[in-house]
Amino acid sequence: MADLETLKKEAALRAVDLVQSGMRVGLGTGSTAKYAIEELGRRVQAGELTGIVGVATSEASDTLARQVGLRVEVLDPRALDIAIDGADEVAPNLDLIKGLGGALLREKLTEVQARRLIIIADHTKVVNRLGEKAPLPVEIAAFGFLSTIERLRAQLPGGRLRQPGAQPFLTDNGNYIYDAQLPGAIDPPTLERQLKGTLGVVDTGFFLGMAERAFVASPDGVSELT
Ligand code: ABF
Repeated sequence: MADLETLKKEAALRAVDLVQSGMRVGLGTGSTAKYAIEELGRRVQAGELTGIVGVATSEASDTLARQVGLRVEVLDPRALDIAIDGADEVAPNLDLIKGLGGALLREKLTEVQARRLIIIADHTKVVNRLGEKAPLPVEIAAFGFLSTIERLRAQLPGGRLRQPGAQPFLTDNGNYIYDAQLPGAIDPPTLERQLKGTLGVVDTGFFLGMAERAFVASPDGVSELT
């Protein structure tokens, strides 16, 4: 049976097939998006795609994109033709949880400007409701973070500050992340509004109504959710 890495790559290649010469492309973050960046670089180096400009959603993806020979520019107000990224959870209506990789703010800032957001994932990311498997990452300002966490715990008690070692995880933007456990019955748009209205919250890992389609790879092949 195909391993997860093979499946991630299969999904990524399907998304890269949508990229045409001259496009400005949002480059996602994470182990699935990595395959898309590598394949884009390969096609550019092989001359199969020309005039591609990448806009990276993290320092790590920026570095990788340059390593594989892509031209990378910073995000400016111009639209992107397409963005390709992974996700932590994909609901049947294509609402997403993202941010376990820690890049949610740059991902959202970039992907909201994309005419098409294409999600690539293996089958383990598909859920019936958001929060079923993954926590909801909430990016918070480092200043006053203990107070912000109290405000968040009052709404979502099950969460904790992301802290893999002695220090809290630091995002590319110098912020921290609170990983919130979602209770069973939530309305994502309502919760999103509530969280965004909480002092100290920078953004959440809810990506609602943003994705156009998802390529989901399973041992039976790649299926397309629209
Ligand atoms: C990015 O990378 C994030 O939004 C998400 O948190 C993560 C998924 O990573 P992977 O593809 O490694 O599971 O897409």
